[in-house]
Amino acid sequence: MNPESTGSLIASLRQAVIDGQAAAAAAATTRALAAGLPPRTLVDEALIPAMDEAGRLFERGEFFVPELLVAARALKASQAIITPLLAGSPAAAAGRIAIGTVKGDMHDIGKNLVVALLQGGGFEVVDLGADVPPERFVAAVTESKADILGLSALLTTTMLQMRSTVQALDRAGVRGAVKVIVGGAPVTQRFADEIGADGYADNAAAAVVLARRLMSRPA
Ligand code: B1M
Repeated sequence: MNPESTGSLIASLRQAVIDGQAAAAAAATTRALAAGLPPRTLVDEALIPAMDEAGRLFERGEFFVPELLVAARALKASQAIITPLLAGSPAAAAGRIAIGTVKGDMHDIGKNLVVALLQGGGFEVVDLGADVPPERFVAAVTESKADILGLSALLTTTMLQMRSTVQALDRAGVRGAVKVIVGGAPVTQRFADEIGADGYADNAAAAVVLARRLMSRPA
């Protein structure tokens, strides 16, 4: 037997995602997990760097939207195998979180990662998907009685929907009943403060830490 090294397993997965090869990405994921690599290592060292590289190639004009789409599809093939391993099954929920990507924004890979780690961290998660208008966030908060509302945005244009969502919560009279957390590549702590969010996290693991902190503080 000639076991693949950790480095080459990670490199195969990263390359399969960049190349948009969904079947190869799934196979590389299975091989890496079978070799004992932790799921979080695959996310941090293969999947996120692969999408960063796809983004760089897009910026340089070497990738276009179709290439980004197939890379995203390949990443999701891997994510489908990894996500159940990240999610735990705790006896008592740490809290309930409704979460989605804001209106006009289709990017859901990062949001899905946040969902997986929140579930792994013991939270009950109501995943509203992508392209979620403010009124749907308001309805979800009311219906699910969520403790926390999570908003994700990847575009400088759509991040403005976060402000609209906070305003919609205000108008509906439910802003005081829920903590709002925001994240996504263009979002900053400063922007979170400006729109009156309760917290900002720059990655999925930090979102879990933030959610735990907010749950330990009464509304
Ligand atoms: Co888009 N795209 N895209 N894209 N895309 C970016 C974001 C971009 C930076 C690429 C670039 O130019 N370099 C650029 C945005 C520029 C800007 O606004 N500043 C861009 C653009 C321009 C576009 C289009 C407009 C392109 C076009 O059509 N001409 C278009 C817009 C479509 C739309 O949404 N209306 C578009 C489309 C797409 C695809 C559909 C092809 C695809 C998305 C597929 C999908 O998600 N299902 C796509 C992709 C894949 C990207 C890049 C390459 C990768 C994004 C990603 O998944 N990253 C991206 C470039 C890049 O980011 N390097 C790019 C990996 C992911 C794990 O990271 O999402 O940042 P991220 O999530 C992190 C943190 O941000 C954080 O935790 C996550 C994990 O650690 N986080 C949170 C995220 N949400 C959080 C919420 C929280 C807390 C933390 O609390 C609630």
